[in-house]
Parts: sequence; C-alpha cells; structure tokens
Amino acid sequence: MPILLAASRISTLQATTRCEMAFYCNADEVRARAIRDCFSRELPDLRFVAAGEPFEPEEVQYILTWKVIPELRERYRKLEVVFSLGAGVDQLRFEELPQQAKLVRLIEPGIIALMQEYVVMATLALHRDLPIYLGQRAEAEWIKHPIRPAFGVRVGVMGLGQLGQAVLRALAPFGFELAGWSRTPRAMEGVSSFAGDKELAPFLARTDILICLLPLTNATHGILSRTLLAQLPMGAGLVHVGRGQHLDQDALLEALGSGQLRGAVLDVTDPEPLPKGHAIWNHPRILLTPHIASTAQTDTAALAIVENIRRHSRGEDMIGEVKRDRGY
Ligand code: NDP
Ligand code: OXD
Repeated sequence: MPILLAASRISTLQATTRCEMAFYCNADEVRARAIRDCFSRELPDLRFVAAGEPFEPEEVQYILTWKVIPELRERYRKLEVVFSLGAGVDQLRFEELPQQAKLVRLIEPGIIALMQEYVVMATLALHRDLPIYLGQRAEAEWIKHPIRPAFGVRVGVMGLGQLGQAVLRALAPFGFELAGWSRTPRAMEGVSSFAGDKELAPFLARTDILICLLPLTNATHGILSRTLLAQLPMGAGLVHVGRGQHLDQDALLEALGSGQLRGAVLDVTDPEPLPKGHAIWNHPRILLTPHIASTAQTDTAALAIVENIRRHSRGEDMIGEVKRDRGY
C-alpha cells in the first residue's frame, strides 16, 4: 500500500500505515539532517530512516542514494523507487537494482545553477587561453597571444538535457555561436541543433570549444575518442564534465601534444581519484578539478524528491524517471 495518502484519509488510516514503510536516506549526516527536516514538514506520515539507524529492508519503499546499496535486489523486496542523489545514474549499476523499482535522477535548480557557473568559467578559461597563461606564469614569461571576441567562436554542447540546455542559456549572453548535439532533435532558440550519429561529424566540424554533458551509457562510453577529437577544428578546446569513461585519456594527451587541441578543462577522470603521477596532473594545457563541477543542493533537492513522492503516490510519472533500456 502506498505510504502517502490523500490528506483526508491520513487520520483514519494513519494507525495502520505509519511505520509500515519507510524512506531510507543514504546520504551523509549533514545532508540527511536537512532532508529529514524537510520531510518532517512536507511528508510527516512517511517514516524517515537515515544511514546508521536501524530499519528492516523489507519496510523500505523509497531509497535516496548516490551509490548502489548492498543486497538491494535480495532484501528490499517492497522497494518502489530509487532516487539518485545526483543527476547521473550510471554509478547505480542498473543490474543490481530490483526489477520492480523505478529509478529517478535528480532534477533540481541547485545542481543546474552550479553546472552553469562551472561551464561558463571553463569555457571562458579556454576562450581566453588561461591554461597557456598559467603555464607562462610558472616560467615568468610575459607573452601576449591574439585575442578573439566570443562572437566568432563556436561552442558545441554534447547532451541537450537539463544541464546541457542550461549551460547553453548561460553562455548565450557572451555571444558565442552555439550548437548542441543530442540523440533526438531538440529545438532551442539561438542554438543550432544536431542529432544522432549522422549529424555528429558536422557538429564537430563547426565546434571550437566542445563541452561534454552526456550521461554515461553503453552508447556513450568512450565517445570522446581519438577519432572524435580528430574531427574538431585544429586548436579546439574541450570542457569535460560528463563522466571519466566518456574520454580516451591517452587520445586527449596525444591531441594536446599535436596541437589538435589547444587546451582542456577536465572535471571527471577515469579512475577517480586520478592516480598520483598520472600525466594529466601536471599537463600545462589541462585545468583539472576533482569532480566538483556541480552537486545537489540539499534544500532544493529535498523539495524535488518530495514532489516526486507525491506524484508517485498519485500514480503520476515522476520528474527525471530513467528509462533503463536506454541508460538515462
Ligand atoms: P539528461 O538525461 O537530462 O540529458 C541527457 C542528454 O544526453 C539528452 O539530451 C540526450 O538526448 C543526450 N544523449 C544521451 N545519449 C545520447 C547519445 N547516445 N547520443 C547523443 N545524445 C545522447 O542528463 P543531465 O543533463 O541531467 O546530465 C547529464 C550528465 O551530466 C549526467 O548524466 C552526469 O554524467 C553529468 N553530470 C556531471 C556532474 C559533475 O559534477 N561533473 C554533475 C551532474 C551531472 P535526448 O535529448 O535525445 O534524450
Ligand atoms: C551527478 C554528479 O551526476 O555529481 O550529479 O556527477
């Protein structure tokens, strides 16, 4: 029986439904506390269990987690929904989730705003040659390079979902020529749309700064390959904020060495953390950050999950439901 009931029915049925089923919040202590506060206001009749507290897996109807939880298939028999604590879901390893459970990625304003900030910063850093100037500073070299206005520079975003579209909106005021590539065509004002395998080559050929915001799926694993990088114009830039496994890191190093790429900003690597001594750490043309481009903001994320639980309890589709067969 769903734990959420229409308000008028709660009082009569509370005694039988309360404590029967639970929301298991597998987040760190600080986040769990904030989410619990929100749930006690918004969903007071849903039992809330945080990591470390005793509970019966049999009683769990909803889980919020970043990574897969042991024995999900075997022990969480009444699980209805797994909420990812992030926008990506690849880390949840679909084969370990119970068949009956729906999987929902996180769509909330906080994660979107942070990704906009990061990608604008990274795109401008490549556009204004920041990796080169940081290298020159290390050598005390005062050398000026030609400056191009953003108006002539073509930016292309791979992945036109919630984040890809949001970063295009954030980049628009600078005047870059914008394009996006997705699986199915997506119309966006001021953005040239390319879709599917057939339109990948023309998209790459017109892209001076490539931004990867794809989900990691069977179809996108290794997509930032030697062949793909070779299709960009000579001297292009790469901003990679998807997943480490999208990128052939050896191919990236070669492309930077040959000048095919002029610079790269990487927020994700394979593996993470990047091992000490890896060539990427000290590469003069790479700006590297440790997977911090964006992260869920607890208050807005909690409200987004509450809204989805309400939708689920009314039998409606949730926002961000993942289609397991396509992987995102
Ligand atoms: P969405 O699911 O909203 O969007 C995915 C987009 O990718 C869609 O436009 C989709 O096409 C497109 N796509 C998927 N598969 C293919 C394919 N085979 N060929 C072409 N296009 C494809 O995802 P989000 O925008 O929410 O997130 C994107 C990714 O960003 C996450 O999965 C995660 O990996 C990464 N991320 C990284 C963070 C960081 O801190 N570095 C933080 C948050 C997310 P279509 O529109 O046709 O469906
Ligand atoms: C996410 C991430 O997918 O932080 O949300 O990478």
